[in-house]
Amino acid sequence: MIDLYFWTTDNGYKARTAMEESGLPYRLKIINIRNRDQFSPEFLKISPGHKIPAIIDHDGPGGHRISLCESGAILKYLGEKAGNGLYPADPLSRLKCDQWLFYGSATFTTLAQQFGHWVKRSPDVVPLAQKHYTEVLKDMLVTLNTHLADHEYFTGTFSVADVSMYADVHVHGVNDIGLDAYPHVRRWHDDIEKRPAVQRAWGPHES
Ligand SMILES: N[C@@H](CCC(=O)N[C@@H](CS)C(=O)NCC(=O)O)C(=O)O
Repeated sequence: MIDLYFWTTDNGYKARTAMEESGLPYRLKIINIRNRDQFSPEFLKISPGHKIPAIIDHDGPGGHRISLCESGAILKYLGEKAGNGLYPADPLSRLKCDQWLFYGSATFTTLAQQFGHWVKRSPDVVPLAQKHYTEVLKDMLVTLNTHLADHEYFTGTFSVADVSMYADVHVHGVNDIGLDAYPHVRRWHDDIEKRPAVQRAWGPHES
């Protein structure tokens, strides 16, 4: 059994999507970051940087109970554990999966979150920051669109790289920028959105 420490943010949905796609049994543990649950001493033992998502796998490698934070590490762990292609088995495919998985967690989401902060949520309106992060987000969407023009998914078949990228395309690409200028991203997004596991992951949860 895996405990998934979750809140309703892009990174939270990435981990929940990977959990659903893995088919592994799990329980949701709600960490309401608006209420600062992430600073509780118990949670800081699991995620020292006070960030969701995190997991505890009660049956980790060698039967050990392990904890893990960082969405990229969690996605890779769950994909490998599932053994269903969510993280590819072939070493060459793994290289490219890692490339896009890291792009998703280190570059795309990190910068998209800055867009979210400055353009959507900041009480201070800073036009330069709004312009900058809008341009950054559009530039990244061009990067994704160019790759997806001749790739169905980021690495051959559906993988954790797609899971990692989907969250902020869904949140900011669809809702804020719009995907009309990025037709290959639109095709890829709509394909992933239909997946039953994705719909479960982005659906309601017990509070
Ligand atoms: N690099 C981390 C980022 C995680 C992250 O930014 N988590 C946010 C929510 S999306 C969070 O927990 N923020 C609460 C805080 O920083 O106190 C990952 O990919 O998991």
